[in-house]
Amino acid sequence: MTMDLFSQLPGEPWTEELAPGAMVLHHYAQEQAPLLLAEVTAITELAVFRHLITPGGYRMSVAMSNCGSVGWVSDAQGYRYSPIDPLTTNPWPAIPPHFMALAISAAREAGFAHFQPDACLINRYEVGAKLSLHQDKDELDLRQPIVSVSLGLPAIFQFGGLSREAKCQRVLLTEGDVVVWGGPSRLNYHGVLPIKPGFSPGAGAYRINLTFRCTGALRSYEVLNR
Ligand code: MD6
Ligand code: FE
Repeated sequence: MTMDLFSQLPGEPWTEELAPGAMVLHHYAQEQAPLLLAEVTAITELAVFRHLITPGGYRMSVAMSNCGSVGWVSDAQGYRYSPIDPLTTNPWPAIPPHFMALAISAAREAGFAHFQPDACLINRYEVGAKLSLHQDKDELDLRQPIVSVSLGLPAIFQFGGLSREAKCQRVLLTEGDVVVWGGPSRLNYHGVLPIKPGFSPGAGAYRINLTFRCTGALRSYEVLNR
């Protein structure tokens, strides 16, 4: 038998509960990782990765893109979901069927049976990039969970409580790990510590994270622009 230097045996799946409503499905998407990364490449040829500017004027170290009927954007006007990619003025690329199936089945596995994502934020972390503690609260229906898929380089995920000061747990997320997050911890603070140097067979020197959300934003956008 010949062993490819980079071939990785899939790890045994196991579930870790971080708090009520928040769980890590370890290795859940590991076998799909190459396909997911190929789809990220195709999407980001149409909607390129860019470093958004926070409302406070800082350039984010994480580069972002989106697919779905709306995408998350930030600029001097604030954070929001928009149906249009501001760089191209085109709609965002659609969420690939395979992404949808993965997000829905992971949510179901974690106890959220009716997840219908309309947005997928794609984050690309270079070495040293980080995401400061934040809450995800721009979505209209907070009963819906968020499903987050980690690809490429590993990261240490920080998971806190409902106040910024609450003590944080640290969780190592590796390629194929899926975090499902909702219910009583839907608004918990969380972040990503600076990515350490490394090499990933599929993603090179990057960590890629997909977060699927049900924003309900397209409806309200259409009402506002009627
Ligand atoms: C990341 N994730 O892992 C950033 N938000 O790159 C998030 O900010 C996040 O993983 C809400 C729920 C799950 C997440
Ligand atoms: Fe988040």
